[in-house]
Amino acid sequence: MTTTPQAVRRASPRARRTVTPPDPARSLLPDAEPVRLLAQDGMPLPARADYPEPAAEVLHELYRRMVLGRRFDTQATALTKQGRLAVYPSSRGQEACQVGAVLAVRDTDWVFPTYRESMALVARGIDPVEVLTLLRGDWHCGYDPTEVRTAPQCTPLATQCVHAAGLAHGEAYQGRDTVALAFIGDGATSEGDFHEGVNFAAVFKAPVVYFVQNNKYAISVPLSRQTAAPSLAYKGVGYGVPSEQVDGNDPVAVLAVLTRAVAHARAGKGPFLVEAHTYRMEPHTNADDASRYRDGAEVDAWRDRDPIARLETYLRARGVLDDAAVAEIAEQAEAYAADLRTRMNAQPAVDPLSLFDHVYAEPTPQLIEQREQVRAELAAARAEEGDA
Ligand SMILES: Cc1ncc(C[n+]2csc(CCOP(=O)(O)OP(=O)(O)O)c2C)c(N)n1
Ligand SMILES: [Mg+2]
Repeated sequence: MTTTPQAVRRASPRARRTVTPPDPARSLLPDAEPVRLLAQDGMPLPARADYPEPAAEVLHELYRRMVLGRRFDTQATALTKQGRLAVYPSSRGQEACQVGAVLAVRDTDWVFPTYRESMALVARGIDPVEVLTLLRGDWHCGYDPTEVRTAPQCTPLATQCVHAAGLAHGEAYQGRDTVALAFIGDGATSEGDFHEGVNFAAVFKAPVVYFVQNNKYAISVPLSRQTAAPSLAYKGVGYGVPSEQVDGNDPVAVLAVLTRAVAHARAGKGPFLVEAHTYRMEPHTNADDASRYRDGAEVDAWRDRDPIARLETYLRARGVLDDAAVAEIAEQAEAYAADLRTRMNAQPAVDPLSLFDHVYAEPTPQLIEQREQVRAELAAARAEEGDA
């Protein structure tokens, strides 16, 4: 008996399969394009059933907090020039991300910020002076993290990803529906702690939203030198984590996407990864000269995508904002900045020895020795002053 090629194909299970089975990886992938609900000029784009637009009063509040946030940011940069702050990393241009993300979580949820998120913290309602205490060099963290359910701002890149996974897992383990929102920059997604945090959260279905603000730079290193992935959101599939990309300068889209991601985590479905495409308008910090690694035309192109102007145009067109409301919010922002200036100009008396408090629950022998050394130096300096 001869076997024809057709007979071989008929007998082969591969050849018989006509329907492609559902690919579990596909459901985890982000849309190919970032979600966008407002065009660059502030005009609405077609509504999306999967990302319903937040209520008008929520958008009004989003706008108000973005305006206050930007004013806070400008004031903080000015305080570096006056020597009141040691350093300040501005998030100008990232207002939609900073404010949209914190509006998507509850006060009872936990936020894990980086050094970039001072604006997000004031938008969460934390006292701006307490937020800036770390950058003034007075204290490790100016607010009480447990009271405001916000971890200290992390400078070691990506470590907050692990902390967020642990806290979220612990909360779920104890039967609470707390969600942890972890901010992270584009550059920090190359760190091992990002991998460990997202992987742990995925395996244990910890309710964490990992929110990557892709502002295109890690100090001077551009995104092209950071990753070969089609977009940072695509990293989710490797961990079994669903993800989405969003236009990070579209405040309405950021809030809508984050709201859905938070609902996913709260429903016990595990972590969610969101990548926001945005831009850092200012240098990395006041100590950086960004003109050495990027050109002005690039910055100007992003100036045209200003998130505050975009939301204002939209809300005016919808009748949610008018001249009077815009002026009233601008006035609130000025008063907020004036109060911040006055309080930051007060010279708080800080005990240098307090530097050693709260480093460990039980201080190590080295820490005790160092504390004693500083105490002796201070006592000697005081004695010298007394002699003089
Ligand atoms: C583990 C670690 N390595 C290096 C640094 C130095 N460092 C501070 S900020 C930064 C860039 C991070 O860029 P990105 O994650 O994109 O956040 P962005 O500053 O743009 O918000 C680097 C390399 C650090 N703080 N921690
Ligand atoms: Mg960055």
